[in-house]
Parts: sequence; structure tokens; C-alpha cells
Amino acid sequence: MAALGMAALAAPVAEAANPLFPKLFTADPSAYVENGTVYLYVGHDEATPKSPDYVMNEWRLYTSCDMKNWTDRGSPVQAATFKWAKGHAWAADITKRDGKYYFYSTVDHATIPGHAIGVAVADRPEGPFVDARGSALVTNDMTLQAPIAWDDIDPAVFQDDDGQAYLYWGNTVLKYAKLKPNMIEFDGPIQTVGMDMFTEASYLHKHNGIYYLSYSRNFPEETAYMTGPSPTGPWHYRGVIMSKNARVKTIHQAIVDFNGKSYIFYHNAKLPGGGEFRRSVAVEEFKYNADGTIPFIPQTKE
Ligand code: FUB
Repeated sequence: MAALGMAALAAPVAEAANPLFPKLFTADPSAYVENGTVYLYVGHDEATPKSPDYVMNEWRLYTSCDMKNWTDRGSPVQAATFKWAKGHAWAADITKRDGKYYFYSTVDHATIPGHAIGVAVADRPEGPFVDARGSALVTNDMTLQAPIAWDDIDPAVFQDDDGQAYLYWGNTVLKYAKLKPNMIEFDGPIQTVGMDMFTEASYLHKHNGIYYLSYSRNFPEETAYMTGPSPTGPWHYRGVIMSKNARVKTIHQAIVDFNGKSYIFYHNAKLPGGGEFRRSVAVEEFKYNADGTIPFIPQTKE
């Protein structure tokens, strides 16, 4: 019954061209693949054309079985899912463990100044998600002499073949920590990765035995990546995958394999009326080079 109910609510989008979703401003894609379906979670830019900042209260989900036709699955999780939070549903990422789906997301903390990271959990990728901890997994470190309000953002979750899960996040400094098998607590200390020009949007994926750590660097941002022999490096800088956007300073990527092909999702501001806080998610197919490096990927022309 639940599956029928979800199907009845879902609305086909049927848009193959970039930007992918013409009805909403969307940003910060996170892609998850299971059983021939791509689940694409995106932030929802609700700012007005003249807004001086992000207005983001919910994450939206779109699914596709062919990368051409997309179905709008609504909003399976919102900032309000976390009672301890007060909005700013920024970038997020998802993984499956022991039959449950764990959604790691940026929000603002209601009582600790600055951004925080929460974990929501669901029995199905379509949700509904509930707060998995009842408290933040990561909060701004107020013991610092000068706490940084914006550095605990953009969680990216990765599970290695041995079952160990890792969470990566950060702005300016890339942080990571091992997750316990329960997926809602860290197992050991928070570590940092020393790297030049890291801005945000770290994303870990594995392809043909190589670990790829992609991220936004500089500002306006371009997408760059490093490779390594393990989820914790050592990392070797490999270059820029995608150039900065013309009309928005952020770009935020997610990289997946699907049905034997490889894809990079990102955002720009190419929807009519788009701008810094009114972004639009797009996708490009690409092929890895024979040595495992990722080629430079141009964005679809307007
Ligand atoms: O969407 C808000 C912020 O903009 C994200 O957290 C960053 O990655 C950038 O895309």
C-alpha cells in the first residue's frame, strides 16, 4: 500500500535537458543509485530574485531510471525534521546501511550559533525521514577563541567495501571522521585534510578501485579532485573537472556510475530568473580516462 501511495503522489517531470528541473530552483545535488534507479536529493532555493541570502527550508527528491525522465517525489525531509535546528537546509548526502537510509544534512542550530550537521533516517529512500539522534552530530566548536559559524557544512558520506563508513564535511578546512556501525555517532576523533584552496562541497566516491575526493575550490568555485588509495588518502591532486559558473559563485558536485555510464551532477544558475541564491541542478555524462583520471567536463551550453 505504501508503494502505491507514493506512486500516486509522484509527478513525472520528463525533462532530459539541462537544467534538469524547470519548475523549482534547486542546488547542492546528492545522487544515490539503487536497483536501477537514481535518487537525486537537492536543496530547494526559495529566495526571491532580490534576496541577499539563501532561503532553503527543505530537500527535494527526484528519481530516474534512465537519466532522461525524472519523477518529482516531493520533499522527504526538511530542516524542520530536526527539532533542534532552525532552518538553512543546505547541502546533504545519503547512504544505506542495514536496510535503513541515513541522510546527513547541513542545518542551522537553534541554540548553538552557526551551522550544524544532523542525521535523519528512513526505511525507504523516498522517506519519510525522521531525526535519527534527536540532537546534532556536529555543532560549531564554541571552545575555539574565534568560533567559525560556517565551517560545519556540506556533509558527504562514504562506505568502504569493508563496511567502514566515513563522514566528510567542511568549509575552508576539510574535516572527516569514521562513523560507528550505527551511523549516528563518530568512532574516533575528527581529522582534517591539509589541502590548498579547498572551499567546500567535498564528495567521496570510488571507481575501479580508486578513491576520488572531489570538491569546490576557489571562490567563485570550480570543481577539482584528488585521488588516493584509501578513503583517508594520501591524496594526490589531479586537476579541475569543471570551470566556475558565470552567474553563481557555487557549483557543488556529485559523481556516480549508473547503468554502465558515469555522471557528474552540479548546479549553475541557468534557469530563467536564476542567480546566486536561485540555482538549478544539471548533469553531464563523462568517461574516465584509461588511467582513471577524470577529464575536464564542459557544462552543457545554454
Ligand atoms: O546551498 C548552500 C551552500 O552553497 C552549500 O552548502 C554549498 O556547497 C554551496 O553550494
